[in-house]
Amino acid sequence: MTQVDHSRMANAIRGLAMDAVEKAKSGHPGLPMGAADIATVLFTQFLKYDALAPAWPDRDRFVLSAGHGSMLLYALLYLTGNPDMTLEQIKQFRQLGSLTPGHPENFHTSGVETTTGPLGQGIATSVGMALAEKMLAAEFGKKIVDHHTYVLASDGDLMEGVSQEAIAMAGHWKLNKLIVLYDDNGITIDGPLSIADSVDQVKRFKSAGWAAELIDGQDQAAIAAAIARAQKSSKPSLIACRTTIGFGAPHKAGTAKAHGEALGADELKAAKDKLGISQEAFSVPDDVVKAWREAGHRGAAARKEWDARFAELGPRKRAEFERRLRHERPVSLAKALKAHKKALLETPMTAATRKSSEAAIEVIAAAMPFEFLAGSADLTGSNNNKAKSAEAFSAKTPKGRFIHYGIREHGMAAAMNGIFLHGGFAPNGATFLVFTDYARPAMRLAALMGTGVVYVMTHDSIGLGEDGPTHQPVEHLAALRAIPNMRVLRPCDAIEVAECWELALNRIDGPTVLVLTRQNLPQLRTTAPDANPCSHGGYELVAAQGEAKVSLFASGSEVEVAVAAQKQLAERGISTRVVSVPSLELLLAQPADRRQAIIGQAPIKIAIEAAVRWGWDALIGTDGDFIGMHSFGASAPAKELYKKFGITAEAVVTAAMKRV
Ligand SMILES: Cc1ncc(C[n+]2csc(CCOP(=O)(O)OP(=O)(O)O)c2C)c(N)n1
Repeated sequence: MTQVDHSRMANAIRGLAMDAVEKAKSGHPGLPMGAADIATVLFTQFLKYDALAPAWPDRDRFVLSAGHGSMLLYALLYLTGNPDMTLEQIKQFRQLGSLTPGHPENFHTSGVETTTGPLGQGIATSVGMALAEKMLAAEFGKKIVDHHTYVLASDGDLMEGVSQEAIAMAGHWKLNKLIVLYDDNGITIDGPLSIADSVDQVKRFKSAGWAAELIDGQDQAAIAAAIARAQKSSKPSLIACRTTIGFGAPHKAGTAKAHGEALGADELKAAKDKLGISQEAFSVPDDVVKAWREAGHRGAAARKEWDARFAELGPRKRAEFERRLRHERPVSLAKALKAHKKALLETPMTAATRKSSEAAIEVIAAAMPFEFLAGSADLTGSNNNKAKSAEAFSAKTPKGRFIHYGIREHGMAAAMNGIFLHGGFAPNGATFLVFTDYARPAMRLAALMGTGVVYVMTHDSIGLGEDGPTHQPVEHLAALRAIPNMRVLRPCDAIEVAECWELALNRIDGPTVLVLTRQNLPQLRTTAPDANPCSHGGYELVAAQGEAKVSLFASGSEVEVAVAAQKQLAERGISTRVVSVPSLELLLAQPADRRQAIIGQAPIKIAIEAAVRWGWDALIGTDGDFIGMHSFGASAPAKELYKKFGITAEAVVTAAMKRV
């Protein structure tokens, strides 16, 4: 091993961070400079990784929760020898197309485990990673799955509410291989942390069931000793590392001025002099680079040993492990769902879609019992997403495949991202649709990162009835549809539910919201072709007699309304068709000819959905009729609410007749 003073190795990170931010004229030098010692200790002595194989399954995960300090991570990737992260990329920090965007993006840069930037998300996501590790280890054994999840979190991460949900879960589940290094520098953008916060983080974490201690985060020996203690703990660990933001900058260190802007030429020069590093931009001494590269390849032996152990597994188990990590579904899934649909055609099911979803889940969980990982934010009996066979997961039952997330919708959604990114599981999490508001930041990140998670969102409209307007979503469908790469599926009956589950589970490059009812719905479908009709977002459910004068478009529970209206219109001699639209955005995204064929030529277009109109104009035009919600709902039985808000077949008929 090349012997290089570790402070010189840390200074290499500082120098690169200062130079990159200076060149970009934007970015955050303070965190990388302050946390460089923590990162150096972690990456040279503890983190199990091989820079040449950033996706090796049994690597330790490192999550830079404070994503604004991205230059810390980029410097580490470059120094340790990640093949993609060249010095040129560091020089292109924050520029279009570079591998060094403002905040780390896992879908863009290899070696980045998860996208961070929105504070609190990284630490919450890491809980899902550590959870997945524990579950997968219980299933495949410690010889195959045995790694830590390390997090570097900032004041901002710990102030965000989601961090409380996350640490409570991690403590409760005793995720002892989760180690959070807290960059405890007491500075945020507005100034000293003390202007807005006086929480004792060590006590806070301890009360959530963590091991927690405070150390000098600029003392490499102290950092190493603390990480070694944390590795032995039976609890997750917080190491509060007291650091100085912008360490080394003579005037700006320890102040908010070091947080988020270039140091400026004079301060940069003075900082380099003070730290004893070359004034030449982006230059790192050869011996320091060499020492870092050796650190980057430290894990190569461990990886080879893992390869050998993996090769000893039977071929079936190996194939299963690899399939699971690829997020590929077992062949048995399609067969099982096909049989389920056939059974439904023979014995139609009149039920709430949350109940027909439960029936589909029984079939799915039987086909993929170890990877189908459901959970609910304390609404298990209402969301109906627990398979009968699924045991509850707990610290003592890591093979359990149902997670009681508690009343922590945001923490649940963030953990699901971590579970998916870790690999090995198809997570779905449930609550009421209205409470996607509480999970939205993590759902948005899921869409950005392209995690194939599934949200089971029940009680999807005024149809939930008596709980009233606080619980009745009206704007949520539109809001979720507005998120790029989010897929919203609102099935109308038991067959569509099965089809939508199939689409959701096979979607591994983005999240899916399954939107389900509390109230009963009839089974409208009489066929279940292999080519999943829901896959185009919409399809003609009821054809018109002759040339259609009216097209009725509806999703979920309102397809029943459309079908009833179609009959009444037909009786009046108005030829009408019904298009079921389980996914408006998927339909709108179809190639023009297919989209046009589904939308059809009928001059009168009416959309029906118990929600606000936003989005539907793209389908029916601004002059189309919309039967739906224009306000919040109210507390009453569902049937009365549909009448009160005018979402009825009669209202549809009246609207159509006005136009004929
Ligand atoms: C959810 C969220 N809110 C606000 C921001 C904007 N922001 C970026 S860093 C930061 C706080 C900086 O303080 P700290 O977390 O202590 O980081 P440090 O100053 O130590 O770099 C804020 C408010 C953000 N990135 N995410």
